[in-house]
Amino acid sequence: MLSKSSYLIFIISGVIGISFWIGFNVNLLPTEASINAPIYDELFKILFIIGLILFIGMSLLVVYSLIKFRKRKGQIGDGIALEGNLKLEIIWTVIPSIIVLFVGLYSYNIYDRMGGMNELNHDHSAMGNNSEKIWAGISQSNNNLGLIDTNIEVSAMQFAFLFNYPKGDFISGELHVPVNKEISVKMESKDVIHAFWIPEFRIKQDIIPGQPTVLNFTPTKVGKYPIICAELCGPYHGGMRASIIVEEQSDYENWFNQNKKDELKA
Ligand SMILES: [Cu+2]
Repeated sequence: MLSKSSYLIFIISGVIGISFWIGFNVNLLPTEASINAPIYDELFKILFIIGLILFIGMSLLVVYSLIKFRKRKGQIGDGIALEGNLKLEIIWTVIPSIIVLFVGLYSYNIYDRMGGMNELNHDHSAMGNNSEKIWAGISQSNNNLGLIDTNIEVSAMQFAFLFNYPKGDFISGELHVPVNKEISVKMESKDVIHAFWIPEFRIKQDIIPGQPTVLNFTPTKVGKYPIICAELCGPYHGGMRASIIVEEQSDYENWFNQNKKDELKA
């Protein structure tokens, strides 16, 4: 016969093992279509595994308690009153604290790797090389895949997105971008707060009236993906969608040349 603690260790390792297996084999997210996506998905996987461990562990505990502490035949009352369990209280304080701290630090690391933090670049060489960083918004300006090649302005209004290509002097209802190039879009709202969300790129940025925001991203997969407004902006918010079309450089150039103002055509 195994001892009680061996059973416990066996069950806990089982729960952790199953959670890791599900976390690494069940993919709940849409396709990864930008260089942000794999970084973001790393964090999602870890959070998903932690959630699974808690969910499966709790469910087993509830089922166990239902059976173990059920009312027996002839039983009267609730049994002996219990008051406090120091060991248990320490465990349920320490474990969540460690998890929360870990998730916080890890999220910061992911955000930093997605380009969300900027070096504070005032030259304090005399003060040593502590690299202070400040919040900056997702930008990824330090990747080497390609230079910022397009100059696109996104206007958001109730209830549509419009994409202005100043270089070609035209406005499009669809956002066309070349693949594997860093794209920089300047976003402005005409009325209320909207949010520019591309699930396949794992990016989302608020669009705020009177305060233009810049969002940089690098698509890695040719295809058509939805752009969704992710900020409740009015009665037709649910219908505020557009598409982003990621295409090969030559296809993008063809599309651009077909659409640009005649005066600009060589
Ligand atoms: Cu909106």
